[in-house]
Order: sequence, then structure tokens, then C-alpha cells
Amino acid sequence: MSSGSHTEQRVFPALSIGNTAVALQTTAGEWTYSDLHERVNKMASGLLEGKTDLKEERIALLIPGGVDYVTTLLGIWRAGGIAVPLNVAGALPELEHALTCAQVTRLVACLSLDTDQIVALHILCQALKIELLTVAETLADGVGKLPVIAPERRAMILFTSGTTNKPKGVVSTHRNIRAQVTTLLEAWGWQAKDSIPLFLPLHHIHGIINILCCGLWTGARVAIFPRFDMDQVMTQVRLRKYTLFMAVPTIYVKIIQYLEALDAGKREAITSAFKIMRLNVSGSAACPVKLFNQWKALTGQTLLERYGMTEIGMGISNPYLGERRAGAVGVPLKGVEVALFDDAGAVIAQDDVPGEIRVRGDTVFLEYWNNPAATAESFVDGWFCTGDVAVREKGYYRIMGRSSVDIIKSGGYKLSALEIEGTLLTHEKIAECAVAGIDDDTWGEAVTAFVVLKPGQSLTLPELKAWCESRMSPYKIPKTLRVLDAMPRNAMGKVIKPDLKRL
Ligand code: MCA
Ligand code: AMP
Repeated sequence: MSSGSHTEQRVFPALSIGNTAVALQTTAGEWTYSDLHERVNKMASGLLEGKTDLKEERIALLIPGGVDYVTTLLGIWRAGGIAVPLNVAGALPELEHALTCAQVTRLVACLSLDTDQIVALHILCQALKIELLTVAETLADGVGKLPVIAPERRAMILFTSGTTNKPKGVVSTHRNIRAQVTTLLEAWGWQAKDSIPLFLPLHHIHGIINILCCGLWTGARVAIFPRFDMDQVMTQVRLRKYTLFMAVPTIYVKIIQYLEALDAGKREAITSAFKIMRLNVSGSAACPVKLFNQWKALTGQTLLERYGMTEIGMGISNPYLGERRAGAVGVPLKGVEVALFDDAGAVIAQDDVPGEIRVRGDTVFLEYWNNPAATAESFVDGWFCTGDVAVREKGYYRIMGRSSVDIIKSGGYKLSALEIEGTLLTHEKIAECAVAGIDDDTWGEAVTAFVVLKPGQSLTLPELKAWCESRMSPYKIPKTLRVLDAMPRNAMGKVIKPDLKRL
């Protein structure tokens, strides 16, 4: 990533030759900033293959959390490409959509996946004329001349579900990423002596920006895991390895359940380790007040809740110093302009009146890839319209919900009901279907499928789940199935989702 100047080329300030501080820690070993710097530059050189600049070529990554992921992401940026991080748990049709939509030309993958997956990936890449590479074969032996990247250039495409059927590619520039990172560094007091676990998926902002990029930018230690493994992470917590902890509410719920099942001594060893951390952050979905209070009672930590979105990075945060209010997301971050708008499109100036959150500033994405219509629709007078409804109470924002019933938040993942419905409707036994998120203590919202079957057919949840496995990511698969005689519809023929939720 470039600095503000066009002449000075700095990737991340801490990433430099001779910096012997540990940047990444994995179960396979540790990498210093100096090691990582060299690896990233070799990756950039390998990707360039003698060219001077990748010129925004889209290169996808299908790599679980680890040094190879970080090397590839930063290597693509360093060489002037656009990184397209993909979901390692994604089903083939989802990967195909992302690769096609982003017009990816090369895919760097971790080929230690299971054999069926590798074969399927080879066939897919061949069909799409995408070159399939591994990290080892891409890394160059030495470092060649690397380009200077202007901040306004595109850096990353992340796929996010919305009110449309298929996920859209959110394009962030180097300037966006820099702004998203630097506002958090200041707001949450990041320091080089910080140490943080990273177990969140690496195809979303929470893991990529809030943890990985903030950590590496500051010169902190990032302990990176391929997935969330409760025993592994809690062992490291107990050993007091971390000063910071950032997760989605579902993970805090799961940790509480895990702690409650331990004997008092083991529980105390972990809760006291949380107690001495500098900061615990919750986000990506609403943190219920009950959870906020439970966490405080158990660990003494006052969770810092913040609000963000793929298109804007983080927008609103409770303060690091000052009151962290339960059930509220705090105040706009420095450099992020936030306002609430009423239905007529006017700014709401007073407290206690709900409106749509709109955001402006350097953190806001550039565009939806190759989709000028969707981009134009999502901005009004330069403000990005989030679709989230909030109210300001004594200066603090509180999220009240979303304007669309077709967006579901499950375990921190944003899911499109329409996308899941579109897939379920291809099931040979399903005549009609509607998908909704039903309130759930663990997941926030749980995906529920309401279906009307074709005459004479029957369908069980296990059958439906098995059918979904090859067609969608595991976290999109319905947790509940309700078979109905008829779908509740309004006079226009539209399914009345609130009625379904009441069922
Ligand atoms: C796993 N399962 C889920 C989810 N995750 N079901 C619904 N929703 C989910 N999110 C299912 C699995 O398919 C499996 O089903 C069962 O739950 C247990 O799976 P397991 O892998 O053991 O679960 P886990 O490892 O405990 O995963 C839960 C998780 C994960 C760690 C909370 O969902 C996760 O990493 N979520 C974070 C997502 C995230 O980073 N979002 C940020 C988006 P079965 O038993 O039937 O096989 S960025 C964003 O939102 C903005 C910018 C922001 O503000 O941050
Ligand atoms: P994503 O598109 O995956 O980046 O998800 C962004 C969405 O997550 C936002 O539009 C909100 O609906 C939701 N979200 C993020 N943080 C919070 C929070 N603290 N409270 C409530 N909703 C949140």
C-alpha cells in the first residue's frame, strides 16, 4: 500500500528490513516484520513476472489464515494488483460467481484442501481460463523492481450480500484501506506491544482490516489461526498471550458457554487473562445488552461495541476512553462523516428520531465492481446509504435494525435471503420458498426456510441440509425448515415475511 506521497513507497510502516519484532505467529512458527517484508516483496516480484506493474489485475486468494495468506494479500497490493480474497469454506457455485464477477485472471490457492475440492477447482479454473497457482510456485527467488502505487488506485474486492440475489464486489482503494486502518489505530490506541489473535474469516473487513491490517500497520504481533478453534484460542488466552481480543457477538456467546462448562479453577485462569487485556471489541452484528453484561460479570471487561460495513470499514465506535454504553455503538470515528436521514432525504438533527445511517469520507468504498447502476443507487449526494436504521440518544448511536427484511446476520455473516431462496427454488421438491432470519441467542439470527412443496412431496431438514452442502457456504444452510400449505402473501402477491417470522 502506498503512502500519501507518490515518490515514497511504503507498504506498511512496520514492514521493513531489520525489524526483528514478531509480525505473525502461527502454529507452524513465527515471522518477523523483516521476514515478512522479504516474503511479500518476493511474492510481488513473482506475480509481476518481469512486468513493471500488475495494473489492477484481479488476483484471487483462496488460502486459510496463515503466513501464505498474508504474503499473498500484501504481495498483490505491493505489485499493483487488486486482491480478491475468497471464502475458503465457499461452495463451488459461490466461488464461480466471485471469480467471474471480479474478472479474475489468476487464483492463488492453498492446495492442501481435500482431493475432491482440488479437482473441482482445477476444472473450474480451466473452464474460466484462470491460472491456478500455489504460493510456493509464485514466490520469486529474489526481489525485482517494484512499482509505486498511487493511493487512489483499486486495492481489493470483497464480496458482500445485499438486497440483490448474488453478492456484489465492493472495491476499496489503497486510500480507503489506509483511512479505515488509521482511524482505528488512533481510536483504539493500537501499540507495537499489542498482541491479538486472528481467527475470523479472511474474506471480510473484520478480520482483514480491523485485526490483520491494523496489527501489521502498528508493528504488533498477530497470532493467526486458520479458523476459530475454541480450545486452541482459549489455551493461548490462558497463557496471557494477548492484549487485545476482537470477535463477533456469537463468539463471545460461545466462549461464555465454554467457560460455564469448565471447573472453577480452569474458568478463573481464563477469565483473569481476559481481565488484564487492554481491550475487548465486539462487532459485525448487534451485541445484546445481556451479552454485554454477562461478559462484564465474567471477565471484568467492558466490551467496546462498534459498527461497520464492508462498504465503509468502521463508521461508529464506543470510545476507548470514556463511557462504553451497552446496546449502543457509540459516536462517529474520526474522519468519518455520519448522519441520519429521514424518509424525505433530510438530515435528522435532533436526538431520539430514527433514520437511515449515511456515511461519507475517505473510508467509503469506490464502487461495486463492474456495476455502475448499483453504485449509483447506493449513493445520494455523495453519501453512502447503508440501509441500517439508527437513532441518536444523548449523542450515542443505537442501531435499530435494517430497512430490508431480506438481509440476515448470522454469526456475524451478512446473508441475502434472496440468494438462499434462489438456490432452494432449484430443489426438485420445492414449489415456493421464503427465507427469513429468526432471532437466536447464539447466532443473532438463524436462517429459517419456509417452503411449500410440490404436490405429493415430503422433505426433512436433514435432507435439505445435505442437498445444500454442495450449493452454498455452511453458514447459509437453513437451521430450521417449516413446511407450509400456502405462503402468506399480500394483495400484490408478495410474501409477507413478518407473518412468517411470527410463525
Ligand atoms: C458456522 N455455522 C454457522 C455459522 N458459522 N451457522 C450460521 N451462522 C454462522 N455464522 C454452522 C456450521 O455450518 C456448523 O453447522 C455449525 O454451525 C458449527 O460450525 P463450526 O465451524 O464449528 O462453527 P464455529 O467455528 O464455531 O463458527 C462460528 C463462528 C463463525 C466462529 C462464529 O461463524 C465466524 O467466524 N463468524 C464471523 C464472521 C465474520 O467475521 N463476519 C464479519 C463480516 P452444522 O453443525 O450443521 O454442520 S465483516 C462485517 O460484518 C462488518 C464490516 C463489520 O462490522 O465487521
Ligand atoms: P457486512 O456487509 O458483512 O460488512 O455487514 C455490515 C452490516 O453488519 C451492517 O450494515 C449492519 O447491519 C451490521 N452491523 C455491523 N456492526 C453492527 C453492530 N455493532 N450492531 C448492529 N449491526 C451491526
